[in-house]
Amino acid sequence: MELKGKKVLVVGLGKSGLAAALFLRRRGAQVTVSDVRSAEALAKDIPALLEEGIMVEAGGHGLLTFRRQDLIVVSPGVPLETPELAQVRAFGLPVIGELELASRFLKGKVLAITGSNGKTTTTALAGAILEQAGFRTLVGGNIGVPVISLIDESADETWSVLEVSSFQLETTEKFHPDIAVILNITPDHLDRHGSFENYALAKERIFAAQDHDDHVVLNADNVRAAAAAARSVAKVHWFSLEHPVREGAWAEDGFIRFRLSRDLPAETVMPISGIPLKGEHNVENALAAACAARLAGASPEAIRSAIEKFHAVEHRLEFVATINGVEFYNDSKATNVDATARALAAFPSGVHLILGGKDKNSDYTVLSGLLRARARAIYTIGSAAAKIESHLRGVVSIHSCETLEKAVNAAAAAAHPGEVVLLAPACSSFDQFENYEHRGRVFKELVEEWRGWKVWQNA
Ligand code: UMA
Repeated sequence: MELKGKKVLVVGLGKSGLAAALFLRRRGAQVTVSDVRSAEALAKDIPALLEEGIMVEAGGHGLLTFRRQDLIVVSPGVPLETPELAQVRAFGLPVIGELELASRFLKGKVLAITGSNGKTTTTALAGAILEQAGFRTLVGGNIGVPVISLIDESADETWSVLEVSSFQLETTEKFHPDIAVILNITPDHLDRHGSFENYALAKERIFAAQDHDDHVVLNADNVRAAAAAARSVAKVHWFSLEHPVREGAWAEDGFIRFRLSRDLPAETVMPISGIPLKGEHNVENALAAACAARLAGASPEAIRSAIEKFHAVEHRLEFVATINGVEFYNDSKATNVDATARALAAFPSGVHLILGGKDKNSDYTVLSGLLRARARAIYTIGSAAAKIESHLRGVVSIHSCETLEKAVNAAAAAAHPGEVVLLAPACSSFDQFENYEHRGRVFKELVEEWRGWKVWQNA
């Protein structure tokens, strides 16, 4: 892809937009960045961009800015239906995402992982395994490191392990992972994609450019992920918690087992008790990572050793503290209903659950059964609170708290020794926080404040 002299507009100046703009400029493109945030809000990045000769449009997207371009690179968080993008796409102007741009320049092999839940943990696990197996390994994507920033370090022998989201996949064309993984497809981001099927189809784009020599790894236990097999031309491998599979990885009698092809014997990879992460969903993540890593050539020993050494990723069912016998867990990354269900299922009973934030057109009633069985009470926060309360009235006792601070204090005060305070909000964070990481950090600070208060009270 020749960039020299091309007029390129980068839409959105977050992590992806910043990395894309600098990359494009260094390859000789004439770059403009456009963001809806004000110049004051973008102040920390503007000087460096101007210094590089990049033009910046702040405080909104001008239609004319969009028209005078050869290529438009959109950040994942920018919906393709914004009036400006809809119009230039109608004119036939190429619109791609940061992932697509990066993949045209990234060297070496790619293992890409998508799914509604578990992507980050599985990406981190697979990266750790490939590293342990001796491969030069890079890890990036939706996990927080734009793929563009991996390009300079990539070489023919590297494996790039990429977490890819439906937002990123929506704008791919030639993105071509050697191994693609779909962990599960359950409702999420319906506000952006419009329907569950559109969202699922965006996920399936992970294998759209693959050919017969590539691999796709699918969850045999998830109906919509399994249905994707029919549309893939790559070699399909499966993983399952529930039953042996012909080709792939499964859980059996307390062990992870793997079989490369149906005419080869099954091998034992590791005991499930060696996975140091809470919850059945993490066994699924380990199965998927083990399967993909085995396909990439990692040995069973490397898989076992890397998984046994692995620590929970921050904000994913992360243990925070035990205070007066009450355990606190931070699952701020549970930004949809299915993720919250998985977090709840990791605890047998006694959960005080903090729920709420910005709604994504979700149905919270699906949590009713698990809440009845495992939760003592819910504590609602954020703009989705009224909707959550109307969906869950009568299921479990509800405390309207508005803010995370009030919710932590109310839940901590109500919880008895042996019970759990869990932040697994089933919503995005953008109504009250910068992002889910910010929300998780604030939760952990509030838990520490609660500890201080208890120490003072007990003194
Ligand atoms: N913006 C506009 N116009 C718009 C909308 C947004 O200009 O119409 C601007 C915002 O003002 C802001 C910028 O776009 O300045 C933000 O861009 P972005 O939302 O794409 O954020 P980045 O910082 O580039 O982060 C993105 C991913 N964010 C999203 O997909 C929302 C990060 O995933 C990812 O880690 C990062 O790229 C690196 O690849 C986060 C996420 O929430 C973790 N992902 C979703 C999820 O996991 O559920 C998909």
